[in-house]
Amino acid sequence: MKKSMKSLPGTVRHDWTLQEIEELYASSLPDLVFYAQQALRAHHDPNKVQMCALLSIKTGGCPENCGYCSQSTHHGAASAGTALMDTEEVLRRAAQAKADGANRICMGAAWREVQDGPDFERVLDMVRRISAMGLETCCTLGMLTQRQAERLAEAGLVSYNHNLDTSPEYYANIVSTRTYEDRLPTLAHVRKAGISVCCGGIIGMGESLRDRLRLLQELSSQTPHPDSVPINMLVRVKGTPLAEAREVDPFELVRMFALTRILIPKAYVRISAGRAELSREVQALCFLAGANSVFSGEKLLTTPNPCSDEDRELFKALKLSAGPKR
Ligand code: SAM
Ligand code: DTB
Ligand code: SF4
Repeated sequence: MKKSMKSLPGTVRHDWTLQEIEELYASSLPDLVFYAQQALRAHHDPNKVQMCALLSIKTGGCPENCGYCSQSTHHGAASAGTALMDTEEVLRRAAQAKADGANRICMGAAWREVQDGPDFERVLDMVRRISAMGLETCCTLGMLTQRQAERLAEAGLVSYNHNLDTSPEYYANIVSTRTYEDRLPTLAHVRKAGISVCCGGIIGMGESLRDRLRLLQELSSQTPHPDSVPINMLVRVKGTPLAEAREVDPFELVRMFALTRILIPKAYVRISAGRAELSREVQALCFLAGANSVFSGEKLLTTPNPCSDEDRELFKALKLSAGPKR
């Protein structure tokens, strides 16, 4: 084993130093992909990819000012946003996603935080009824109190997505209506309620390599590790402050996947936003680098995603199959 890899790939650690992570990042791509494959194979079936459908149950009108997001009211699109989607419509979409091969469905709402009341009750009902269909449920609804996390757990929620998005040092450059520290209590509440944590970030927002590696260090220091880690590549949405951000070099993205797999080896590592802009070959490299989950369906929350036919073709060409990790 090379000097850059100090522990056996696949070892679960919470104490990675920035220097160790930087040294790993500086490895040759073949070395990095080899370590990532070792880490993947220690915990997962390397030929299975989790398919997670995404459904925006409440779109736009968000009071936060996240610089990357199409749903913020701060970026010119002053629309109030849609009302919470009807439960029957959500159930129809969930059934369709299941028929298209999804294992999990993630419901997203453009809320700063969850408010107790009829809308939250309706989300709880959606979680109960989708779980009864045999699909794993995930939600991303903004900040949660301990009690709200417990109620979601009681309803059968498997996972909650709440991202750190970037390094603690860079966070204020991206959002000013909340701080990095404001993200942390929700993660603690979710974990305490026994819901698994889905937590990742975005690359391509003008952050330095150090910021990207600090994000990974922070994610890997969580105890226990997140159960899934979405790596989003910025989708540059017109009208947002980041619309003109520089394009991400695909090799840098591939290295991020390898590093994430090595640092958080048991997690589903998900190719998230921006996948529609990646060639089949770059997606294949991401899988080689240890990614083992994607969002399925032709739309993410508001931006495009490869359609199920394209994914079927890609999986066929790579001989990958949809399914849970074991
Ligand atoms: N409002 C909730 C929140 O912020 O936690 C949940 C929904 S929010 C849209 C979920 C995640 O989507 C964000 O944390 C961010 O990582 C990702 N995201 C949003 N817009 C994006 C974009 N344009 N490009 C890449 N990722 C994006
Ligand atoms: C995550 O990290 N990525 C997903 C999910 N969690 C909710 C959202 C991606 C959104 C991309 C921008 C959009 O479609 O609006
Ligand atoms: Fe609102 Fe979430 Fe978009 Fe931020 S990322 S503006 S909190 S929907």
